[in-house]
Amino acid sequence: MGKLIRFGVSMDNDLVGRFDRLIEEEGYINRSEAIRDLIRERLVEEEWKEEDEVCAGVLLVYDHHKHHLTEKITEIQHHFYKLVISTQHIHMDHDNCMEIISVRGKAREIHKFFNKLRATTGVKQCDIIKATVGDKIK
Ligand code: NI
Repeated sequence: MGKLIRFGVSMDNDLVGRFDRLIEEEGYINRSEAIRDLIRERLVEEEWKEEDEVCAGVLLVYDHHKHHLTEKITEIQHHFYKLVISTQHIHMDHDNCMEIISVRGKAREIHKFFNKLRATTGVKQCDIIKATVGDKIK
């Protein structure tokens, strides 16, 4: 970690009160850690707007009985094989499968991959958690 810097922030009393109540509910023990997390979240958002290398978890829920759906999902992952780090497949019940796909690469490519999966007919849910590779965020 780099040198720690203290800084003062002027803010409306009601706004600080609302923020303090919120972070207490979320389990923060102090304001500093909550503010650090807000800043980190904002910086991750910026990484996703730029041409940086980023990573993500893509979650899919689908019925594997649907016509050729499993094959289509596998085909998309093979098409984007340079992004895909790992795939975890969970048989949720007799019909439903969940896949958690870890990816790493350019944000633009990950968006293309995600959109392709989401637009596949028969996919019940497709979600993404955008993450940082961590090298720029302390
Ligand atoms: Ni399955």
